[in-house]
Amino acid sequence: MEAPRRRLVVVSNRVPNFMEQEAGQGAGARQAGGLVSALVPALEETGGLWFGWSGQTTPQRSRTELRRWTDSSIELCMLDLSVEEVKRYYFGFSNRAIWPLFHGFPALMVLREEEYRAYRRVNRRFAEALISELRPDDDVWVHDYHLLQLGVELHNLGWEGCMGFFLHIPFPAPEIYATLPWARQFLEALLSYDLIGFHTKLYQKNFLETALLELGGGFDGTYLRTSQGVARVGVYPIGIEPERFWTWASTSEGIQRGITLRKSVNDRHIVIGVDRLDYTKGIPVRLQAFQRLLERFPSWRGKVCLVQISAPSRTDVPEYVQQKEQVDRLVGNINGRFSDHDWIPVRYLYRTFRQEELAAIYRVADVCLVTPLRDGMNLVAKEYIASQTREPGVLVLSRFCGAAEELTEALIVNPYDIDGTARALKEALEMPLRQRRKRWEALYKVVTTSTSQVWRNRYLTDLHSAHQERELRAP
Ligand code: GDG
Repeated sequence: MEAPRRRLVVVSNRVPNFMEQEAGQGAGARQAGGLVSALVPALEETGGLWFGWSGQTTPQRSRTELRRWTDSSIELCMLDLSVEEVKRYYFGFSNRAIWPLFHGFPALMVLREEEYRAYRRVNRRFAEALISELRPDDDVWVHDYHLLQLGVELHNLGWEGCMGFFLHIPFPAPEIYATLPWARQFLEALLSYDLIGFHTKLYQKNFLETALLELGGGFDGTYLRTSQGVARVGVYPIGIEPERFWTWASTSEGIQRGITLRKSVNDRHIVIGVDRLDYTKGIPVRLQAFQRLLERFPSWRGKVCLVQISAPSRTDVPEYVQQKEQVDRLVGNINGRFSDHDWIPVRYLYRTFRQEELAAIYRVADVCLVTPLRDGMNLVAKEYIASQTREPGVLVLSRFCGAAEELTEALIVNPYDIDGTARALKEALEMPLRQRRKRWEALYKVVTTSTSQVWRNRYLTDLHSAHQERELRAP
């Protein structure tokens, strides 16, 4: 008889919005970002639980009932947070302290002790609510920077089962990380996980250097051993499900959508940008690079359109409000300065699209411009490559995103170098088909080899062995 498979328990700040989609608020197939599409198949395979904040708030902090939703294989279990908790833990400490710091912008970090305390408290509340849902054989997989301290809290409540952590954002260089007043507490907390995963070798290196400086000890290539604890540390670049994007791009509906977009720009060249509206994504430098292209290479005026899709994000955080104002201004300036009676250079769409729609748009874009100042991975780059079902376009990629470690055949740029990016954009627009094909084939190979399935299977295999070895080593 086959051994019963272990249940996977995914924990993240938010759970997927299946309920809303079921209620008809999300159109069509499951509306998904990268994390959801990477993990849902695993949960469907083994049966599993996804635990997180419901997105609902209560006026006061209270022990409300957990919310539940289930289908044949996935169970969602959700916790409400109080208005104050959301303000301090989520919008405050997570998004105004950890997010800028880990992306290498310490000057944008807003440090408030009460927000740090709220962060700890919410991590504890997550642990208290989660522990009663767990079975001893579960694999608990905690995701991202909102829950760095969940492991230690679960541990304090007596959880001894398998427990891993994956960081979706970068880990900064040691001297940047050191600006966090609670630097040591976070490192110690991370050591309670069996496995700590990063997207790239650089983030792993930054973390190890930081931990060894701060806590002492050693790393043997697999395990980090310090006086505060032992954890396995590894690199697991997240991927996508490339065949889904290929299929979406090739359906007659997808093709029609692409034709409509192309017609709407009178068959001009299309450059695409797709990001959450976040200051890490380098949208202003991208617009400036596009403007520089029009300034320095006037033959491209009237012949190319930048379609910039910016999904609204964290609209309650002041830095995001400022970023939006800056982007609005730049788009207005470029369009005011260069537009003609039959040509508008920048088409700016401040809204979200479903991934099916994105695939169709990627397909007809001659260039995809991905210019983050810093980005953990960036899945848009991989999705663009997977959607090139016709003559392939060109990916222009910032060297400061995790994807650049794998997608080396893209045109790699330094996004701070506006002239350099403008030149790369020109090169991309003028690249002969043979060269485009050659680059794309190499990139497609990476995208179809390093998929989301490979990512989660490699991670979960290493998590099991890390946990088993921990059990074996235990006195
Ligand atoms: C974080 C890290 C890391 C769907 N509609 C829209 C949209 N989507 C999907 C995209 C893509 C995902 O959302 C966005 O993923 P990214 O990787 O580009 O960026 P983050 O949201 O910042 O994700 C990042 C990721 O976690 C996974 O580990 O790669 O570095 O920051 O799958 O298809 N995306 C946008 N607009 C839409 O309308 N921008």
